[in-house]
Amino acid sequence: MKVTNAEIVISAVSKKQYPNDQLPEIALAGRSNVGKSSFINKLINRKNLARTSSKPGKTQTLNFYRINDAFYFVDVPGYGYAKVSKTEREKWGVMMEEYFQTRETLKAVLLITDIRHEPTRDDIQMYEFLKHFDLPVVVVATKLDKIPKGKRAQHIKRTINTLQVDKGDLVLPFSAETGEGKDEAWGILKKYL
Ligand SMILES: Nc1nc2c(ncn2[C@@H]2O[C@H](COP(=O)(O)OP(=O)(O)OP(=O)(O)O)[C@@H](O)[C@H]2O)c(=O)[nH]1
Ligand SMILES: [Mg+2]
Repeated sequence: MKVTNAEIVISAVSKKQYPNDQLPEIALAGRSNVGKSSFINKLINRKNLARTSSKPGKTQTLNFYRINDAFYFVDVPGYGYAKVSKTEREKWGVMMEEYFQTRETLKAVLLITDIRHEPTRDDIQMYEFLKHFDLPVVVVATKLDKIPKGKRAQHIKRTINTLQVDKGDLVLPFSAETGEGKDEAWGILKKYL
């Protein structure tokens, strides 16, 4: 996909703020600091449109990026960051439920995991949460550049086993650093858009 236009449309915290132009949407979920914003930037060839940070918890709102006036990437706030108050966590839960449960233009969710590590309990819960809402899920195992070639297959297998990924769901190795998996990602996304 040739991206000629990408812009942030809104940082939303509730449904009434979501864009209502009915364009199809792809959301990115995953642990705080895992690389969700970096994934978006890599796919659209923009260094920092989706703001990234080496500190977890950068994205706190649902950020809607309109791409080529054709669809949205929605950058979802991460989970699993320890230094978050109970109130914050509850707010996050309400926001997630409202979005994933009711968003009719949502075509698929990319669950971003860190290929270096075994998926966490939060990752497993998120995968189950998305499946519960019957949403198509693609698991993107990112930071592939950090794993030597000979060990990659074994890391992917662990991701599949721990998340108990359904047979029909894809698991895509990816690196925002090297761009590995980028063309495959577009190939997958096109089917949903
Ligand atoms: N080596 C490597 N580093 C990456 C990759 N993707 C992201 N990072 C780094 O991981 C850190 C977090 O990336 P972000 O894209 O901000 O992560 P996020 O999931 O959006 O984080 P929150 O918004 O806090 O939830 C940054 O320092 C990135 O440079 C990757 O594929 N390879
Ligand atoms: Mg982010």
